[in-house]
Amino acid sequence: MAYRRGHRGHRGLKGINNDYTLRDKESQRKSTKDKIKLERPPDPAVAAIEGGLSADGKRFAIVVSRFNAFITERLFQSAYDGLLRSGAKKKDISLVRVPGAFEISLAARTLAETGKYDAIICLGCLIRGDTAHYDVIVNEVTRGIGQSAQETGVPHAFGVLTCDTLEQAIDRAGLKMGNKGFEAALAAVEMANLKTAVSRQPSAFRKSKAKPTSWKR
Ligand code: INI
Repeated sequence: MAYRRGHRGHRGLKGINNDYTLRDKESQRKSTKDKIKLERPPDPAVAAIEGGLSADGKRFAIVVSRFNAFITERLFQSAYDGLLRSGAKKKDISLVRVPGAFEISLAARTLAETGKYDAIICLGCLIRGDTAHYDVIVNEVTRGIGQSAQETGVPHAFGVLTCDTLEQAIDRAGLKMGNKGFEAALAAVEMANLKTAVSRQPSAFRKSKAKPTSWKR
């Protein structure tokens, strides 16, 4: 049967489409429910040690590179904002500027070794060019920051953008993809608190001394 505009059948077609839409939505809802079931935490839930997001009383250093300052200044503004909004005091935040991404790790390490900071936030922007320079620096800054964190025990947040184009960098410095500076600041706060939380855990040794139940005969 051919459907003409204004004919009942035409409305009927619309009705059929709506039924399909409803059924689609229903099956979508079902599959979301299934996914939630599959991905729910183990039961009984395991207590986790986690760092909170309060920066009150914690001290931070932010290392920012000047290369691609158009981007890195935006990362810095957002990281600073993130710290203040988490409760950090202005007097507890130090800002250190370095020429380029390559210099970030040495500055971060020097700051971490002072023992004055609960976390270091590293901000920079690398944009791929036509030469291998980018790859060399990306590897070096990533390794250097990671090594500094592991060897000093001070949390370091990695807010160094590694992009193919300027557009990607802009998207990650406050446009479509959020702001990596803000994310890095929150990661630094969480890791600083996690370190405190872990160090406050009673050790298994002390626990066994307090309750030597297994030694009873
Ligand atoms: N530094 C950056 O921070 N981003 C870049 O994209 C970049 N590129 O592409 O060359 C860059 N180079 C400078 C480098 O980090 C050092 O500052 C320089 O080599 C001096 O040591």
